[in-house]
Amino acid sequence: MIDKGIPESEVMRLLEETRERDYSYDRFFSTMCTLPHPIAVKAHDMFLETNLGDPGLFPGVADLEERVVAMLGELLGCPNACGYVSTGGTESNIQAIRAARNEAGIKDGNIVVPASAHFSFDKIGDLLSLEVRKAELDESLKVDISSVEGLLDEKTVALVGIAGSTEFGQVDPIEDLARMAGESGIHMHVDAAFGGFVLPFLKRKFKWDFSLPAVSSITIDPHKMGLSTIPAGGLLFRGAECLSALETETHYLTRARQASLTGTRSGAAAAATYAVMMHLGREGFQKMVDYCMDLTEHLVAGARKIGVEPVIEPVMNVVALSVPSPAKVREELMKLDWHVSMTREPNRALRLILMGHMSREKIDLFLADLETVLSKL
Ligand code: 0PR
Repeated sequence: MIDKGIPESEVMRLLEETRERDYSYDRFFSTMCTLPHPIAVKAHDMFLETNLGDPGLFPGVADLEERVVAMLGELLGCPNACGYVSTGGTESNIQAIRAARNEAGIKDGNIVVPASAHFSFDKIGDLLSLEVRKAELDESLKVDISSVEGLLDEKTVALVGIAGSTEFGQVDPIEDLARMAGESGIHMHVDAAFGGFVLPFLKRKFKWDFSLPAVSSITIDPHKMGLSTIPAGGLLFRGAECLSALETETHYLTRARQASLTGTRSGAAAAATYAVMMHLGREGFQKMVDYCMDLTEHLVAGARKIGVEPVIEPVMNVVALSVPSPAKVREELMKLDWHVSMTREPNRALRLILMGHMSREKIDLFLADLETVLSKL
């Protein structure tokens, strides 16, 4: 650290210079985050210094967090759900599995996840000393039920299904998984970090949330399709016993027990999530999802015109495009300031997420560049 501080204007100049090196959202096809809604930014600023780690000092924002949990629970078929606003999908997944493990009381257990699961589940295996068993996918990249069946045993503490997979936006057959979990008395967790704010608004209807009695917990992230600020994750449990399974005593704080993973945690993102959900309502999110699905159709139609096919017919606003040498294509696109990502083997492809910050015009420019890049391979 420097000995003597420098004037604010100079610090700001340094920040501005550095900020200019960041790329801008309107060139991003690679991210599941987006520009937060302006009302979320206002709310975030307003609650910047609040700490939900000691909620008795901030009963106002603690109340907002409860209201967010209630709204999310209602959206996902369980108005009485309990949970909290986490830092994102990783924390929510960790905590859901930790609750399941603690409830099962098995320390050397395993979890069964689809091979398409987000890498947070590998972190979970390491953190919680659980074996992570990966079930195979079928040809549409949903988890294969018979593969799951073969992996479950008496040491399985949780079965995971994905409602909106990171790479393909695919939805696992959650109804079948929930039936299996229910029959074996295993905690069923649904990772809807991305899909949670999409599926309720799609024309095509899936059975995947708390309306299935065996679903015990759900991850749903306001900082993805919920248009909130980072870090806003959502963790919901059907029953309060799961939350109790996470609690530790916090002797000297304003509340005697704490279920969250982090101690000090910002109330800003909870307030931002509350603000955007109240301001948009179902109607606003419906419009957003309709817009993103229109972009998805536009991209796929345009890709087909230049001879590029999607790996699967997109279910939501996540598209994997089959191209030769995807890593090379991605690199060339990056030189043109287009940011796309990639799916992993054995289905390597370009991965694009059509978020609200994208537009038809930008997609057309992107496709023209993609065509040029492909022609030079
Ligand atoms: N579950 C699913 C299904 C996810 O897609 C993700 C993240 C997570 C859990 C973990 O969520 P957090 O990152 O909030 O902990 N999916 C995105 C991904 O890995 C996250 C992301 C967002 C990555 C923006 C890059 C980026 O620019 O692609």
